[in-house]
Amino acid sequence: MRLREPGVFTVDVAAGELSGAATRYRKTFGDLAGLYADEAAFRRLLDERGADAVAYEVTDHKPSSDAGDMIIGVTRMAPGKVGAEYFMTRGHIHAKADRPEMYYGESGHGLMLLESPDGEVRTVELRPRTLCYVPPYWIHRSVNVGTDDLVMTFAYPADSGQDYDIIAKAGGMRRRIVDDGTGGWTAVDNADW
Ligand code: S6P
Ligand code: ZN
Repeated sequence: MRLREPGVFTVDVAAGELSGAATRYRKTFGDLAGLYADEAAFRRLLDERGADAVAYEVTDHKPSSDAGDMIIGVTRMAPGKVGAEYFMTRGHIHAKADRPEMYYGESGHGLMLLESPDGEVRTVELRPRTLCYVPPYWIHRSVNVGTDDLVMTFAYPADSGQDYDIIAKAGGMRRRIVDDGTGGWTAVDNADW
């Protein structure tokens, strides 16, 4: 038996971070080349904001990567679109694919876009106090469909790992989340898939 110290952290909703958490990483727009359908709009975004502007950031507490342990953290994602497509995370399946996850909406209006191994697609709207269960084996990506920062708390087994290649190799996920023309969202087939 390996004992670890209890931890206490504050979800700083306004800052979109887990205060006191040990690790932080940022994804800039420059890191997200190839993610969006409209490449010309993506180049314009890089020109306007700069490749180093932060698209989303994650602060988390990773006590270990042991089976049975847990990682907890916060993702904050800026609002915006590339062409008609809402900002999103890279998305992944867990490297140990039978590991689940939970996401809890703190602020903003988001979606969890989910894809099963047999091609089922689901969208779960994330608003404050919404708890989304991401089942084992489902690819998951969060999308900011609102006009403010999307802030979400998450927790997942510490030995999950992330496999990003599954999406890259497939040409993305099966659906893209785009503006429906009225400022809402709709899921459309991804022509690159
Ligand atoms: C990890 C968990 C989150 C995401 C984060 C960023 O399993 O789902 O911590 O890593 O929301 O998304 P992504 O797809 O770039 O890792
Ligand atoms: Zn995950």
